[in-house]
Amino acid sequence: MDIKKLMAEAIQLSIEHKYKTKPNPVVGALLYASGKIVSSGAHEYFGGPHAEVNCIEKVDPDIKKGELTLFCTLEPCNHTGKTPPCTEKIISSGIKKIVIGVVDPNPLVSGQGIKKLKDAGIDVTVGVLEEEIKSSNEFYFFKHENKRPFVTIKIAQTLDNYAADINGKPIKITSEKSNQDVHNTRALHDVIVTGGNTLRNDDPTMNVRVDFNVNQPKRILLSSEINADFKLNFFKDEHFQIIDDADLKKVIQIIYEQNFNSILVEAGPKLVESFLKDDLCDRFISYQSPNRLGDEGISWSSVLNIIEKNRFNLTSSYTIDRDIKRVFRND
Ligand code: AOF
Ligand code: ZN
Repeated sequence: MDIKKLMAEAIQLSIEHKYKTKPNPVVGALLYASGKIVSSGAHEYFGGPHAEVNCIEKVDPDIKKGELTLFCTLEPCNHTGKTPPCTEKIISSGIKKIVIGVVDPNPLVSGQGIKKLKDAGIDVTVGVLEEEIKSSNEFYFFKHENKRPFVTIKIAQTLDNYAADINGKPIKITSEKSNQDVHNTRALHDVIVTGGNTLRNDDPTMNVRVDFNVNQPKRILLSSEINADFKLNFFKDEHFQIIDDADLKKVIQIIYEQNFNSILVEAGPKLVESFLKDDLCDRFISYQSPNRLGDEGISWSSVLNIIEKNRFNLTSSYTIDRDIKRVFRND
């Protein structure tokens, strides 16, 4: 039995659902007996049944339970959340052997699922392809380890570093393909944060428009509610929240308390600069078009100075059509 290969299969099952499970982790499970995989399952959507349950329920009842080995990427839960504890399902199914990829960092689970399974006499192995599982759940592990969500800032700029025209009105900066890439990036996040100026100037919807199923991120406006014009596109559906607090650390804490793992900031230079000055940015993504505004405009230049001066490292740089996408990490 090649346990790494089987765990890699379980990871593969899990990541198919990465746009729908968040802010829950992606989890995959499979059952192995007599040299082959006899059942598989995944956590498919937020609030839905867990991977182990989906996997166990599909297995042929004629297979002898004592022969089964259960592989799961994440430690099975031992608490009642939106669904009953997976440990109980595993124990009552008669499975005697289980291989777990990584311990669940969620304090409601962490170690307790493993203990419960061991106490029930199940042979438990822990720690297979841990790094792969952590990286496929990067924001989930980050949130639990740092007690706050992961923050990404995204900007778009012309070759001469402008974000908007001199009156703050939006200009077409990047190509359609880059815009689609932004939607894919939004789709991976739990929360999109923006400011009142962006809302007034651009009237953006700030939702995810892609041709696959996603769990739409919550859109958060940082503003005093009194100024909000509810006719704007941002308020078209109920996935929004307004936070009226100038202290960005508190804003992040409020978002953390709602159990979100990741925040994407899409805002104007002022708000972006505040996040950077307060050292509240883990990743900075810039899309740069090859075109110049050529005129006076509103610039990102002081923001870009902060990126260069602080501890940000360029981690990737590639072209999308004629634009350049650069990703910096604050390590
Ligand atoms: C598992 N298997 O497939 C997943 C687990 O609200 P609930 O009931 O969906 O519980 C969510 C928590 O359960 C989540 O934060 C994480 O700790 C664990 N996720 N556990 O045994 C799974 N998705
Ligand atoms: Zn569970």
